[in-house]
Amino acid sequence: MSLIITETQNAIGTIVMNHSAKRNALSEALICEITMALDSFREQGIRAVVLRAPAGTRVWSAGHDISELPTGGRDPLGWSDPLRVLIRAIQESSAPVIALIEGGVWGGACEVAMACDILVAAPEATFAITPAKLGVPYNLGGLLTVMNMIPLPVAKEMLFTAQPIPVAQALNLGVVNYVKPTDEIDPFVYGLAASIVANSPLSISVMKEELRLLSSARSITPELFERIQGLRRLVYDSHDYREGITAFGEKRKPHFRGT
Ligand code: LCV
Repeated sequence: MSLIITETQNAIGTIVMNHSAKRNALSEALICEITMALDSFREQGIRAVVLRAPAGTRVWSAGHDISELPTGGRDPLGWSDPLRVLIRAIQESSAPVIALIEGGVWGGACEVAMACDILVAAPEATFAITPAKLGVPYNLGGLLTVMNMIPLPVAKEMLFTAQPIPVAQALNLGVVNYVKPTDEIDPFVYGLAASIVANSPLSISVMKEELRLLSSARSITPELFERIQGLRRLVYDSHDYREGITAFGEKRKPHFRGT
């Protein structure tokens, strides 16, 4: 059974993440369907994309599929991790992607939402960045996405507490473009998409790529990169990383010990 629903109309493509039994956890299978839909939209000449969950959902996405995180001394968020593949596919989509957000956005799903070009959320939406809850070492791409969207003190609070922030705060921070009541959000989002479709797709896609390249333009030395990777390795080789994942599977609180 398909984990997403896709629709196309008036050069606007919609992807509905539709695996509510697992709260749209970003499994490899779900991500593969989304990236295939984006490829297919490109071939069809779609000029704006809406990424959403079913109307009225309580959870937009529960983030990385925790059951798929590696347990044995391997970087859980490496280059070919499905979540990274999805982030790149959204960032590299020539058609702007609008995130229509209802419900909770957890962990890696925050990064997916923040990788979208425009975010429109319902009043009940919340955003939590959760690696510390699981004992996961966030990677450089993930931190850069966060740093490009959120002022450092708030980013630190979100990363260190792993607590959700309400949509009003996300709006104040400029992470979310608009907050709209649930009965207005669909027409509003499709109105935005229509105004994108009315403009030059070449101009838009080139500006999108320029902005992507500029916002990721930071140089680090090989030594610094090795140091960061070494620090991250300490985390994914630790007892706490295994404990975070095991505790989630066993539906209990983790007992972290800092080793
Ligand atoms: C697999 C799940 C998940 C899930 N994976 O429903 O950015 S990082 O570093 O944090 C990165 C590694 C990451 O993104 O990690 C994931 C971060 N996500 C979270 O911490 C949220 C985990 N989920 C939850 O806290 C709850 O599921 C929420 C609050 C989202 C919804 O609660 P609710 O009571 O509505 P359940 O917890 O009962 O979940 C329903 C089913 O979905 C599975 C969960 O195991 C359960 O499966 P079973 O019915 O088979 O028991 N599920 C939920 N989230 N991220 N599986």
